[in-house]
Amino acid sequence: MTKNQKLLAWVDDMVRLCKPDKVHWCDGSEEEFNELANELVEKGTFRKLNESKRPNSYYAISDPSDVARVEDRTFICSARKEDAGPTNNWMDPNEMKSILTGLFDGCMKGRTMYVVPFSMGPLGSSISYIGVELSDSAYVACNMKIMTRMGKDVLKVLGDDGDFVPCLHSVGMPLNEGVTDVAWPCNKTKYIVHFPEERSIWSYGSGYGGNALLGKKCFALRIASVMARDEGWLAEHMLIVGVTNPEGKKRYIAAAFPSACGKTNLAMLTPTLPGWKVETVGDDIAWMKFGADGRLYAVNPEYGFFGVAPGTSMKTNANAMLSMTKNTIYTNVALTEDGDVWWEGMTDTKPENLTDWKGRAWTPQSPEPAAHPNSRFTAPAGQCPVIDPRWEDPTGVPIDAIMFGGRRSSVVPLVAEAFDWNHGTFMGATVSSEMTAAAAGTVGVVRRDPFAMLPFCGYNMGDYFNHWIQVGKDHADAKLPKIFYVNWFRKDKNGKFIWPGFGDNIRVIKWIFERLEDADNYTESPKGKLPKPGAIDISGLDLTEERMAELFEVHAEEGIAEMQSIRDYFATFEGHVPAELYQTAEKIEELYKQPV
Ligand code: O2Y
Ligand code: MN
Repeated sequence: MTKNQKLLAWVDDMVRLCKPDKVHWCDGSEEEFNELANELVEKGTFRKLNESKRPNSYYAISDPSDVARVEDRTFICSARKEDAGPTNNWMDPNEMKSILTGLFDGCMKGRTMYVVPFSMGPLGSSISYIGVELSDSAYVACNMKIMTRMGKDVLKVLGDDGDFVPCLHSVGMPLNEGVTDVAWPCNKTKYIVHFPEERSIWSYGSGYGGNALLGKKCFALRIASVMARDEGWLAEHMLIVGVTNPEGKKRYIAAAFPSACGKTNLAMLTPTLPGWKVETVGDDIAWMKFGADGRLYAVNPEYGFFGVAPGTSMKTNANAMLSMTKNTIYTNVALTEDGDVWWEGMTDTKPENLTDWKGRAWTPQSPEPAAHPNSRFTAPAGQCPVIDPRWEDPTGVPIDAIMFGGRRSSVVPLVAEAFDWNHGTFMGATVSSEMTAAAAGTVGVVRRDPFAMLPFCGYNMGDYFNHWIQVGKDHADAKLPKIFYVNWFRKDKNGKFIWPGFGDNIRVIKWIFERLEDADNYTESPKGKLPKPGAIDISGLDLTEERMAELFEVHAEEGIAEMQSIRDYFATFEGHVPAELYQTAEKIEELYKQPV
C-alpha cells in the first residue's frame, strides 16, 4: 500500500503494542465500506435500514454510557502545563504516555486494526493535511469514510516521505480468553489525549463521535490549532457559507457559534428574501490560510456532516434532511416499525410505535425521549442540495466576513460590526451564551465560549487570542475579512424572542453584505458599527421599527458591567491575554461613559 517509512514503522510499533489479530489497510472503496458494514450487521452493531426508504443506510445504537464527547477525560499534554492553559486538562506527557502505553498494551487482542489514511481538506490542497487513524472499530472506519477523504488516494498524496498526524484509537475492550464481544464495545476508562509538540493523538475507551472519529475535533481543531499558531494560519470551529445577492454578487462568510445557537441551520440556510442564495462549504470547521493575493482562503477540512438529529426537520433544516436521505449512518436515533429512523422534532406528530435508542419498545406515552438528545447522522456533505460549487476547490474560498454569535437575551445587539481586527478579536474572545439547560439551575447563567473554541483549542486560550491579534498585525496591509457579532436571541420585557431567526437571518446577512460594499448603512456605537434605523430589510415581517430598536438597545450601565465581567474573565488566563484586548475593553467602556 505504501513505502512511507514513517508510516510503516509507526504501524509496526503500534501493532506490537496493541496486538491485534489482523491488520486491514483501508482503501476507501465502496466495496470495502459494504464489506465492513455487512460485518457490522452480522455483529449486531449495525442494522440495515429499509433500502426503499433510506438506501445504503445503517442504524447503530451505542452503549448508554458512550453517547457524547467526554470533556473531563480530554487532555492536552504539552511539555509545560502553562501551554495547555487553565481551560484544558493537562498531564505531563511522559506520565500520560506511560499510562496510555499500559492501557494500549494488548488492547486490540481478538480484533482487527484498521489503518485509515485520511486527508483533512481536498486531496493535495496546500491548505490540507494528512492523518492516519489506527482503530479497532469498523464503525469508526465506516464513519471516517463518510467524514473524510479516506483510503488509497491519500497514501498516494502522502508519498514515500510525506508527513502525517498519527491518531491511535481503541475502544479498549480486548477479546481475551473467555470474553464475548458486544455490539458496542467500549471501556468505562476513557482518555482522549493530544500531544501538541509531537502532533499526535491517542484515544482510548470510547467508540463515539468526537472521541473516536479523530479527524474532527481532535485533529482538525485541537492539533490543527497548534499547527496554525506555529505556521501563521487559522484552524477554527466555524461554518463556511457562500452568499449570493439578487444581482449575482457572491461573498463567502465563516462563522463561529457555541452549541445550541443554530450553527447547522445557518450553514444550510434557506433565505426568506427573494433572490438571495446561501450555499454550504462546511457546517463545523474552517481551515484558513492567506493566499499570494493577501486574502484569507478557507477550506472545509471535512467531507461529511456529523449532525445532531433531534430538532432537525423539513421545517427547521430541509437541506440537512435532504443530505441524509441515503448513504447515511444514524447513531442513537429511534427506529420506526418499517425500518426507517425518527427523532424528536422530526415530525409534528409522533409515531405510535418505535424502538427507542436503548432498543426498547416506545410509544408517545413513554417517559423518555425516543432518540438520545445527542443522537447523530453521518452524511456525505456532497449530498447537501445546496453544497457550494467550490466546496472542494483546493485553493479554498476567499473569506470576506467572519461572524461570531452567541445566545444573549439582553445587552448584545442583533448585529454589530467590529471597528477593526483587534475589536473583532475581542468580539471572538468574549463570545457568550446564556445556558438553556434547566439542569442544576443554570438557566440564564452566562457562559463564555471564546471563538466557540473552549473545548477545542489545543493550547493556552490566552495565547490563542494573541495568535489572532498577531495574524491581524502580520496581514495589516492585506484585505482582512470584516468581523461581525450577531445575536439572534434578544428577548423583550415579556421574555419573547424579538427576532424571527432561521431563514430570516438572511436579512442580517444582507446588511453585512452591504457593509462589505462599504455602504453608508451604519451608525457608530460603543458596541461597534450598528445598522442605521431602517437599514435592516424587514419587508414582509411583522416587526415595527420600534420593536427593531429593542434589538439594539444597550444601556450604558449594562455595557460597563459587561466590560467589568469581561476583564474578570480575561484575568482567569493568568497574564496570557494580549494587551490589545484589555485596551479594547477600556476603549468601549470610555465610549459608554461619553455623554450621548
Ligand atoms: O458528541 C460528539 O461526539 C459530537 S460533538 C460535535 C459534532 C459535530 C459538530 N460539532 C460538535 C461539537 O461539539 O461542536
Ligand atoms: Mn462543532
